Amino acid sequence: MKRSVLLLAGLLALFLGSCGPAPETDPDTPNAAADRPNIVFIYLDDLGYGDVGAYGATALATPNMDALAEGGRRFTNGYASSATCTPSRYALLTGVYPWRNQDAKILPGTAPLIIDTARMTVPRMLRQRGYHTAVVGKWHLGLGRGNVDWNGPVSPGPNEVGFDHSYILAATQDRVPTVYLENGHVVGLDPNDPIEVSYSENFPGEPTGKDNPELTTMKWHHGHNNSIVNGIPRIGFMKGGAAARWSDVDMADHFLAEAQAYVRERDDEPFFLYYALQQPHVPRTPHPRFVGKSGMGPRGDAIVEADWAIGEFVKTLKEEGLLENTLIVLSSDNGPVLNDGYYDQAVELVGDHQPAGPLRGGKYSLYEAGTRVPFITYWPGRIEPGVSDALVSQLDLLPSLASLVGAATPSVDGQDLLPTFLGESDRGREQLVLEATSRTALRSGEWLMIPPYSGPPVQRQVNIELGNAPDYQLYNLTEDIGQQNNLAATHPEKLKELVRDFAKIRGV
Ligand code: NG6
Ligand code: CA
Repeated sequence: MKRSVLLLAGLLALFLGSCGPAPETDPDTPNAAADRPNIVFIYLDDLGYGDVGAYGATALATPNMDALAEGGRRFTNGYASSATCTPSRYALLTGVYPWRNQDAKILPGTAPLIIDTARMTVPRMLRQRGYHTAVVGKWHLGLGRGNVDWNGPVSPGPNEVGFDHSYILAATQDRVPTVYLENGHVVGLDPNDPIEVSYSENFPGEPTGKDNPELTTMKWHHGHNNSIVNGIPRIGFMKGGAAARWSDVDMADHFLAEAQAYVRERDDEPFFLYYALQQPHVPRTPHPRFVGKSGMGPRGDAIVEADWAIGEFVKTLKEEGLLENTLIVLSSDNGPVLNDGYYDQAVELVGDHQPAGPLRGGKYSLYEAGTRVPFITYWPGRIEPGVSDALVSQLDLLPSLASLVGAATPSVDGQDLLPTFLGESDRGREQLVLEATSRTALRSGEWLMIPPYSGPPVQRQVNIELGNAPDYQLYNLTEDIGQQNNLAATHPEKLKELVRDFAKIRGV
């Protein structure tokens, strides 16, 4: 019945030419103009622009990420939407600038879901086009509506914003609760040992990193001195759930196995998998077989481990005969940081390696290294290998993928840059607002303008320049990728133009 109505509507549309509204798409009716490849986002946590061989790293071997870059499109001007995790992930899934949502800030493990369950998201859009959708890995977009009881169904969460299947860690590896959730249920929970979580006070008698350093195997540098799990002091307090607690050193293997199992179980319908790895975010806990592999301590070893997992995952796609029909997008949620709160020798052992490559700043920063990240699209046989300097943002994935699969264009901040992502064009966006811990800046063509901000120029604990200065900053990124020459005083017209455009977009 539905089909015949659609057929009639289609015929009618043919007669009417392009005047009438397009008939609603039916996921079962292939749209002749559309492709429906499998789509995978491989998303790393705190991986820097310079952390990948294909982006210039020489001291660190990342052969599997390099293979994707060399066999696909490697973007040199690809951006995360923010210099921290939650806002970037919000924008990745919704196509909306994170500064439009006041809640899109680094969230505690108890925060409610920050994506409106009615909102269009990448998985929801693809589901409407007949995809099966899944997330495996780090979530960090909040769960529930506040006051989550971790011993019952935890909802709303990924399954309420478009994912058919979810296997996640709630927030970050350094935040409680240190358990996995599968489709809203804590995995392996013993009902006789319920989980309690608090971000305001400890549970009586429970040891903490602050009071019981003798129980820790990893030492905290700043923050990270609450509950101790597996010898690692965390952010937040947690009690119970002993059987459900994850093993940190097995986390990469665990998520990989989940991602592989998901892919192996697929039938004929196309799938979307958001594979969100936890590396190289703190605490860096590579499996023992990767320890010492990079010569850079746990941070480098965690990147080597992540690269291995990506290689194994791609191998699985190949073995399943899926690789030729799968579009892979690889990127990171924000730029690099060495000391992010634990003594793990990241600073001491980094040597000549430059996690940010030639860029200034790092995680938390409005300078380029905060948001410009590795960004690769790969689809063998479809995307011609090459390098693109086009300005692209993770915001652009939702509308571009909508265009790929023949869905209606969502009204969001992202732009449809499908030909660019597929390597058929080098046209990028003209402008992009960058965000870092609630501050914003404007990239326009080759120019970058940072308005005055009163905060400290450097975040001392992590030793990263934040981009704050009492005056406007203006950089020409083609000539000065390292942002060393502030041209605000010598290019007043250009500055005026960017300040005006910035105010228009920001609505201030
Ligand atoms: C910060 C943490 C940092 C990291 C970050 C979130 C402290 C002192 N620092 O507050 O270690 O967890 O939040 O990182 O607690 S992100 O990549 O998920 O945004
Ligand atoms: Ca991150």
